Amino acid sequence: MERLVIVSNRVPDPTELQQPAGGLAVALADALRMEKSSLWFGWSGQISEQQNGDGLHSVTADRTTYVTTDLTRAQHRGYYQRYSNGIVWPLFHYRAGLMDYSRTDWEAYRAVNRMFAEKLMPLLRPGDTIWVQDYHLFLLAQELRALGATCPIGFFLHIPFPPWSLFRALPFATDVLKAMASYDQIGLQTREDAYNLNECFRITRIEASGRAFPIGIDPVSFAEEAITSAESPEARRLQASLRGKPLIIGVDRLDYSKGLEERFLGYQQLLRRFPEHRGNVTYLQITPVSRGEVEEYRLLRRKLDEVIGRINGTFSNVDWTPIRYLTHPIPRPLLAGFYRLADIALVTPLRDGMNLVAKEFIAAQDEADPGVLVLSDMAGAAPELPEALLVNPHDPDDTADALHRALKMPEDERRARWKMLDNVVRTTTAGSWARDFLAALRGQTEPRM
Ligand code: GDG
Repeated sequence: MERLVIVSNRVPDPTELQQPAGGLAVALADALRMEKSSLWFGWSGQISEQQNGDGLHSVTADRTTYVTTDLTRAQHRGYYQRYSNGIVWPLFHYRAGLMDYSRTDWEAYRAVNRMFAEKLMPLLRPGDTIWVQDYHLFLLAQELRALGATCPIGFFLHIPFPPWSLFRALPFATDVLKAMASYDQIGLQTREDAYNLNECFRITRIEASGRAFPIGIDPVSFAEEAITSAESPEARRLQASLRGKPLIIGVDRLDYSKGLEERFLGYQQLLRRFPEHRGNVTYLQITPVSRGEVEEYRLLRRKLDEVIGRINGTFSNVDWTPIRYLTHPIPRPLLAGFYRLADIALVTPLRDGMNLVAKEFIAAQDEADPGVLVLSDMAGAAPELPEALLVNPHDPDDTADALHRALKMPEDERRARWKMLDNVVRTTTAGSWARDFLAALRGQTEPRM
């Protein structure tokens, strides 16, 4: 029987899948609904030094079996914190200067990819298709093939892929490319990412290629959630506190790729250069803390506290605070309602694979009175969403100009722009993304003997 096997670094708790907090989990939950039977394999999120038996935990819900393994403290540090998040993440977001490399991290990364393959191999059966997710597992197909796996194996990269001139700064860059060639299908977010990867293959003379499969959301259910939740007591409290003045919203994991400091400076420029908006607009930034154990993220948090403190200190008065800043996650339905109440979404990453917040904001709008999306030109979503107000996120004055324009935009222009954006969000969805990728993977691979 056909079965889909998903492998990702973290496996969501099936009880949370109804309301997952991240883009990857939402999109894949949709993919799983289309399958007759599936297995989801990866890290449990737990650290333990000793494992009994095969060390696997297993739970089944809704035709999907979730099988997880713990990591040891050393594996977690070397494979996850250091190689994946301390080396690949910054480099692939074009921040080579933030890479912090040591040879032992690469060894830990290889060892955990091998350990995943060894634990997954006995669970595989004829008819399986494996779909591996993201930069933690570049080497998995190569390891599985070495153990004799013959089924189709695909890979999707959720983050950008940098050009060769940057990629080559990755220690063991060519080994990573060679390992990627063991996948039968490689998916990337944008054509630019696919171009960059294919150039790397060409330059190193490795026979392989990748293609763009832009990821999306489930716009119908998200819009329904937004309509219901905009009427909830919490959303009404937010609305009442605005006293009829416009709301700008930002929603991002706390991460240096999201361009938060530059964005706050852009908002500061709006208040400086266009004094009419002082006291007449509110900016709500929701930024759940992530990767708090990594030094770079702790420093970023302190920096943002400082910048926000300075802006609020300079411009606040007794009954108005320019930036409201939340660092705890809020429930997904409420987030949908907040997007619907907002007049502007400020989405200005310095680099982003896609950025689902931009698509969620569009899906949540009221078609009679939609808000305006201010979007970084550097987000993977930008080529798909050209009717947004596109900005260079490094230039605070560009952001300030776009905010001013959005605050002044006539209703008919807002509606016309939103209509075109909404069409895209409703066409390229999480479901179509998974369907297209799996059709390409299953369609193009001959069974290996
Ligand atoms: C990676 C790539 C790519 C955020 N705060 C809260 C909350 N969120 C949700 C958002 C959205 C998700 O988290 C974030 O997705 P993004 O796409 O914006 O960014 P990453 O987490 O960096 O995701 C990215 C994505 O993978 C998918 O391929 O688009 O480029 O970096 O869904 O709504 N959710 C809740 N509370 C919050 O406070 N419930």
